[in-house]
Amino acid sequence: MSQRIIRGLACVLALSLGVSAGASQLVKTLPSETPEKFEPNLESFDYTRREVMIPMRDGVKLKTFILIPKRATKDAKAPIIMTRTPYNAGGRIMRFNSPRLLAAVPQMNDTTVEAGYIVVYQDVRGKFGSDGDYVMTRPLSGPVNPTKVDHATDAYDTIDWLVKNVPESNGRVGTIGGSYEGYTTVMSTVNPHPALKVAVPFAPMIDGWMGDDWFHNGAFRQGAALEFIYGQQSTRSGAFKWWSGEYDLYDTYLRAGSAGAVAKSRGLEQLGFWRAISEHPSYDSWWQEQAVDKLLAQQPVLKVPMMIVGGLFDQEDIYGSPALYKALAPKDPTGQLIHLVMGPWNHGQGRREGRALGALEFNGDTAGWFRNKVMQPFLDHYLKDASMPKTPRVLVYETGADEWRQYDHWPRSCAVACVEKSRSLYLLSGGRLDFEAPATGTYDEYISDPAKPVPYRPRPNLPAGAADSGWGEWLVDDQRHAGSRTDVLVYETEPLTAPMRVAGQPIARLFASTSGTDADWVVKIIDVWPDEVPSKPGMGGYQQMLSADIFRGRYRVNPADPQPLTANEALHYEIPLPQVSHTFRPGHRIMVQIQSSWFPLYDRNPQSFVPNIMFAEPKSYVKATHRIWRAPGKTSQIDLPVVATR
Ligand code: PG9
Repeated sequence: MSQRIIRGLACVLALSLGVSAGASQLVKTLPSETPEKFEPNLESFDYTRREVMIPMRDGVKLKTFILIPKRATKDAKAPIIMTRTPYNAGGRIMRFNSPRLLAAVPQMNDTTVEAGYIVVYQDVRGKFGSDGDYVMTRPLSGPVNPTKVDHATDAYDTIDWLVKNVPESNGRVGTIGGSYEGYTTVMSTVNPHPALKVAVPFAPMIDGWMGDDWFHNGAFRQGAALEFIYGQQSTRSGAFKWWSGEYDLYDTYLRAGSAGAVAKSRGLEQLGFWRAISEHPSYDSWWQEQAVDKLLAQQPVLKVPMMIVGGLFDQEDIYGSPALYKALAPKDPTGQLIHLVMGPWNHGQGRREGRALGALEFNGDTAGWFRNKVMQPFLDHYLKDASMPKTPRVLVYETGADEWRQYDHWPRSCAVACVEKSRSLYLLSGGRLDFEAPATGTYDEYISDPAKPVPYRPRPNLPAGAADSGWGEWLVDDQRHAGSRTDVLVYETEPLTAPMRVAGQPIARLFASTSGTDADWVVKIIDVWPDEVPSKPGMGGYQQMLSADIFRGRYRVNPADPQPLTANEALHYEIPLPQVSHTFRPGHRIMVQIQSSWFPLYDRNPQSFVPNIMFAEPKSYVKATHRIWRAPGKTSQIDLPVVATR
């Protein structure tokens, strides 16, 4: 083709694109400034990063990031610490975009990085870079998981690949992680790979119905659960986030009516886990067969030493850690294998920093101290042959006293210097609370109106994931906002004249009646600060919640088989409350509050019995008169695990 014809064609092309002939020549000659393949200069990095797809036994490949400190070599081998996550492994290892491994990985890994470990993060099947199908906290292969793969087999296959393909590894692996990652950590210990030497689950999800993420004693945690399910299951990459047209979730949930109505308004019926839990609101075999504490207790022998880490104020998985310890400790008579640590932490704090929570302040960075002084020596012993540390069987931080305490058993018994006592604190007339049972009396009553449920914290109630939602602090909120309502009963002691230590599990034993045929009972144990606190003026009269939970009345007799309550009959309830470890200081009072809604975190009980509260119709929500009995023969009390110092 002649030059003239080519120029002519270029001109026609340029004109048809709307640019002048001169401009078209410029575009043609301007080379791309982005190379075909950029090679980053990583010389200053103190680690190398490998990205691999590891094949599982069913052929599914899982995206895995292997971060190897440069000081680990074929001749100076290092252990591996592994986390399996649904939360984007690639994002988890980019806390800071830094050449330093310590800054790149989550704070949970700080001491393992300092100790020179190889850090591995993997996307669980079906999430982010991994292939396969996603199932929420995929249960172990068995009645609720008909496949042959689960988090135990995926951990096994991954560890097998790692020890064979990472030449810098010393052949020993530990697993670590919190919440969902705590669940995968616990699962790695089931039929474990021989190279798995130790596991540290933080706040693991253990039983989603009894007291972790989804329900507490049958009451549905709609205000957090729907948001979590939506974010995790709507897409592989978590691209869709929970949305709301109202700033205050209280409005969202009240206007919609039931949890099912809110779910429908967001399209959740497309998501398998929502469909499953909305079809299984009771503790039926579907839940029982995936309760991790019960399943692990059935394992013939414990093979992997475990340090179970929990938070006393965990707003998501407060049940899991102590329940797992309780199930496993009897299988470890010498106390060498299974340990429990409970810090003054919310859901994530043990993995981050633990200096304060809400208005409370602790003795330094309790979480950093724990990782440095307790967790890392434990890991080093099993992964690096370091000498055996004197790891207490149970280590629990005592708020109020601001000290760590060691125990041989948990809950209830005390270390050497203490004796065990459980004392009943009785609800009495005139809003009094005392260790003497009532000689006379009847009941206190309130109207529980589903049209005006008691907010679980002062409104506006923001979504858990909203910036500044304060979600992580709500379990230590000041309870004055609730105590001044007419539908909240309040009982309190006189100011204490001596310190009172409590350690273990309080149990609320109530006689309660309703004029309806179903009801929820919320019981809160509160430390009331003195009217004036000169050293911390903002704490004057503060009602600090210590331990609280909700119980859905229909499950009084059998959690698997909900039954209507007999109207106006005083029925007995036994409500286990979250563990406490606290000193009530002189001048403080002990308070108990009782109410029948905790909204919108928990769905409202319609108060007239319906088969499935998830889908209750607006007409089912009725006002009811609730009575808490405090009469001889029908006492209501809190059995408090009081620990007296000798
Ligand atoms: N509590 C969160 C969770 C656990 C298990 C299932 C779904 C969510 C978490 O923090 O991972």
